[in-house]
Amino acid sequence: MGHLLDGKWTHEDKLKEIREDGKYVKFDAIFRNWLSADGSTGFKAEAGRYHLYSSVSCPWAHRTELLRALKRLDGLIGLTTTRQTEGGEGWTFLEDHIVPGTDTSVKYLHEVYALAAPDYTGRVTVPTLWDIEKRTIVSNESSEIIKMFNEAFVGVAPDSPDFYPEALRADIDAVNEMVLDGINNGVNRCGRGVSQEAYDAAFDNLFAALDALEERLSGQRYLCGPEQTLADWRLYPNLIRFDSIYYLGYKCNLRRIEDYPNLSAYLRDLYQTPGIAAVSDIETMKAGIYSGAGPVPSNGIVPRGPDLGLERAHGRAGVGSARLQP
Ligand SMILES: N[C@@H](CCC(=O)N[C@@H](CS)C(=O)NCC(=O)O)C(=O)O
Repeated sequence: MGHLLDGKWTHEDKLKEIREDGKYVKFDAIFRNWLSADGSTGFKAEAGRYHLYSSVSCPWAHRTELLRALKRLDGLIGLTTTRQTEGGEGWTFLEDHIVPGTDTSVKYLHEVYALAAPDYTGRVTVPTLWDIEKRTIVSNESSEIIKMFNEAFVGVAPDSPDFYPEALRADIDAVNEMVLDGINNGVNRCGRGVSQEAYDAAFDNLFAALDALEERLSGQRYLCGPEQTLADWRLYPNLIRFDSIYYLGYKCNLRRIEDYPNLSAYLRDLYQTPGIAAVSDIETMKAGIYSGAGPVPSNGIVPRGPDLGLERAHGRAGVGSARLQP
């Protein structure tokens, strides 16, 4: 895939994510500004001021659509969906798109990046959060966008739970770190690395992480206790894709999530959270991965199965409570 070089799109991939030893390593995001409730960071959380570029076919971007729904920001932050096309110039719009706050019509997300930084060199990624007032990009780092969505719109958005409460931060951060290495990055290292050694190591690490989470979820409903936190929503995009995308396309085939009793019920519990099914279209995720423009070698045919049965009862409401099971 190409990228921007001094503000111009290049099809040549000079920013390679595959290292010499065949290991896949992600580049750091470049735009790292922060939204705040009082505007002290230069980006005040206000209704109608920000616009999210995303695609549920990207697990990192998926996180931001989940938090936008959970924090009831749908009416406050606009959303434009993008997709990849074969031979295209990265993320493209389904129809001609006028960048909010400008009268510029664009076809590709890289044109939005060039508006924000005319000499930008780097990858053009989703999610991207655009500031309509300042006509610039606030952030293209999902882990930070979801934190901002969680905390900055208090008092502006309708009431919603706090997914990063002070008292749990150390535990949430520790779980996030393990999940980031073992699973969020782990699936990509399995699917996109190019050496057997790198794949083998990532594979072992991935299933060790899933085994540890299976154990953790035997005693509590969510990863950090009885309530959902950011840790759950950073894991969910990978869990929901696992059996239909990673198991097959990324060669993560020691076990399916369906084979883990706790993880599979937990996945259904998260999926059945109000507002989540509407931003969890597995067919869009599969199409993005298996289309010719996707990240894994494919003849473009999208596999039909498996039937995930995500509406089945999850039975996790009482997990971890002192109540005796009948
Ligand atoms: N660190 C970023 C990573 C986002 C990312 O890698 N997005 C992928 C899609 S899954 C992308 O847009 N890739 C395009 C490219 O690298 O050129 C985040 O978490 O927000």
